[in-house]
Amino acid sequence: MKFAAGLIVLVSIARAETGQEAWLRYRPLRGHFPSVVVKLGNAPEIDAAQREIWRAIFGFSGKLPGEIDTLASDSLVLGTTGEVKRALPGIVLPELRADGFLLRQIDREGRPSVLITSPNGRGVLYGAFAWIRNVMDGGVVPPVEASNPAAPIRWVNQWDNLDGAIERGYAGRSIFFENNNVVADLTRAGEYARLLASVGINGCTVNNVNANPRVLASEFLPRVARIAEAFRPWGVRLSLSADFASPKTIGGLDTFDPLDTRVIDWWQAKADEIYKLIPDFAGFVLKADSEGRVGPSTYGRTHAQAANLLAHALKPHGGILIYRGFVYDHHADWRNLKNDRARAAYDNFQPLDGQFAENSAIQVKPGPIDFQAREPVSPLIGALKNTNQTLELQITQEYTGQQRHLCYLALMWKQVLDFDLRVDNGRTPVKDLAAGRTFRRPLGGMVGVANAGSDANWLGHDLAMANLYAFGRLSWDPDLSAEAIAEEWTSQTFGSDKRIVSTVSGLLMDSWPTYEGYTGPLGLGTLTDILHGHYGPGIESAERNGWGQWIRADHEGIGMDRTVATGTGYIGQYPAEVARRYESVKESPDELVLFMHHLPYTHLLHSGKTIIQHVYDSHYAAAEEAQRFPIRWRALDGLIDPERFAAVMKRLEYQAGHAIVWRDAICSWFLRESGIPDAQGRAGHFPGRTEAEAMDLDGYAIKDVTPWEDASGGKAVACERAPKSCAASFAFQGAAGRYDIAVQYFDVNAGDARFKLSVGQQVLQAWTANDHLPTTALNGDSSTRQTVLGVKLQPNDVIRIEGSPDGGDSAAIDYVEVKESHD
Ligand code: GCW
Repeated sequence: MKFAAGLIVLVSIARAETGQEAWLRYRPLRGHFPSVVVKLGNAPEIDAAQREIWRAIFGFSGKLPGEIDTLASDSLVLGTTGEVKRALPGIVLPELRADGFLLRQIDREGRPSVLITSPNGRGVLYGAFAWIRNVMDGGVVPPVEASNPAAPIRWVNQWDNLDGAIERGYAGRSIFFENNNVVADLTRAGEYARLLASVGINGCTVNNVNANPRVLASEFLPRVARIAEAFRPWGVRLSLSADFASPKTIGGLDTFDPLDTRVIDWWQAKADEIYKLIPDFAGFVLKADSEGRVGPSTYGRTHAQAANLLAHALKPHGGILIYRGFVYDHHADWRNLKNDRARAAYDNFQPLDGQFAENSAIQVKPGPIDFQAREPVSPLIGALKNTNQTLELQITQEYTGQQRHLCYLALMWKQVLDFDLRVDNGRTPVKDLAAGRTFRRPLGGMVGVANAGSDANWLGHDLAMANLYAFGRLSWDPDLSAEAIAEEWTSQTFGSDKRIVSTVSGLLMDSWPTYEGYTGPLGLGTLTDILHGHYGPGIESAERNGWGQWIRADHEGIGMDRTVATGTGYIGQYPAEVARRYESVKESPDELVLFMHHLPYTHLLHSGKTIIQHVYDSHYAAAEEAQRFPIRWRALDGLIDPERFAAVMKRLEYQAGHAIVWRDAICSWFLRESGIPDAQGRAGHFPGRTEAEAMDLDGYAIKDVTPWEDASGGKAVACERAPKSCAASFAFQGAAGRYDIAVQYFDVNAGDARFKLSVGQQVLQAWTANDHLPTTALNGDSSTRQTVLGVKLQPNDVIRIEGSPDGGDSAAIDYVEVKESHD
């Protein structure tokens, strides 16, 4: 019997709580664990499974199991079904699909052993992770469990550029590329593959769909092959995003016409070359004729002709081509009320249904626009009867708070997956359509845009990892509930103490409704600034431009008329039953009503409220809820490690402040646009608030903020006399008492301004505005709140903020709010 040397080092290094271990956090647990691991056969994934089991059992018990290659008692047996049948003649095993696994308790010499088996090595690895998950959820002896994946495609896409930046990445630099090369040390790429494998993900596209053609160059491919090597033990197959013009840009041809035989030969030779280096290469992802990317339209060819060109090249090697369905005209004429970006995916692809190669699939975003906080399900999903599809979910929170806001997306994804499109008037939930089950397609599945980065905790926000975890679990089993996933993720990530599980999963479950509540209401989209960072509020950025995210607001009403009767006809793309529901204002659900209809602000919703009052109420309620997030998190003080406790607390406090920025921007804008006051008198009234522009200013100059709704009163003050500081002050007018003082300032990404808040001679707080928010401008991306609790104030006390500019950061201030303290 030999022992797993080296593991002690491994496990103890992992102890520092940086979030790097994510949900694979093997800490001491009570219970009995198998004393030996029996490995039958030698697939690389089975070796990885064995190492993982060692690592886990050592973490749980402090003991290293031994290793033998014959069956024994008190063991954990790993092997493919073929090997298990050879070792245990007569054993009856259930039917398992590729990657599916069985966990079964077997009796060896009167003592129970655990059998983990699958038709393939990768499935054995998945079984090992499932066993570990069961243990961490409390049950040491696993219940008999046979589990098959819902679909064969369970991939993540990374939007990594070769220079190391990540498009829409919010957690540092690429773990694959830097300086137009593959990174020298791919340890983290391997660790990432391990995380992915632990939740059943079997493919990873490592470069941006806005692809640099160089990735396919002959000199670059051997470098990419190193990433595939790092992935291989974990059963994660590498795929690449391709640039459609590659035959011309890197191939030296004078064309990339998909019907030209030289182009066809070029792609075939390229595929052959790749498979020599990467025998398990998964295939290509192709974004074409979209957002400035070239495509088949250059030669008047169809998307199917483009897709099939690459699919045929991959076919002899078993690879697949995934063609992105995100194709639309971003120069659409907004003056034409019949134009509608939401129609684009269906209009582009439905007519081609049946023309795509069997080893290709169309990757469809869940909604018809673009990963907004809420959208209806894309009608294209129900329209592909003779074409494979994969559902593209966005794990990286581009429009949902960029991992600075807590937003557990599994709840939203579940609504998509469970949505019944009623194709041909039958039950056809999205999860079945995407998996290929409904129309018995050979391929199907789910792809998550993950954009994990170099930050130790992978996604920047420790709690955002619940989204990566949930994506994997749902791609394996879309019938799991968002809540069950939140609970199992929490118990593995933070511990299974009931208080931990209920606090963390409770926060996760409340987070998406809260985020939607203080951002875009009633199906209008997130209402973020779509022309810049996609982060803070920027309502009218959606209007009067070619991007097509129009909300068609004026003083009378708001919303896109997408009806067949009077609008863009988008609703007619849905199967009849769904179309009937959306076509009628009465039957449209409140949460999507302004996606489907243009309505007056006074329109009564099903809830009994007018649209305008709903906007005010939902924004005040959700911003209030966000104020409670840090308070709820505080319950974990001492129950979890101090590092992650503090890191998450910081983000939740930031979010609480930014939720107010959102609330005020949306409410102020709707108030001005509609001219209808808030029945509860909140919108436009800010008790305890003193605008910076109304303070005594020493050196500070008044500035207009764009868009105006992003600053209180539309204005801020900025200090433009660096290196000298400026000051803004005012005399407190309230009664003596204890107050919370909030300073709303701007933290632009252009220098580290410093602030000092004082009352009279006493400095209450000093801080540096050194966050990396996605703007250098004064707006809703940079507006940030600093709060000091429980300050004793007397009438006429002078509250003063001193701002010291730095670089391009002018230490700008929006307002100060003084409220009675309840702390
Ligand atoms: O949501 C938009 C993003 C782009 C992205 C594009 C896409 C990779 O803003 O950054 O490009 O979608 O999905 O192709």
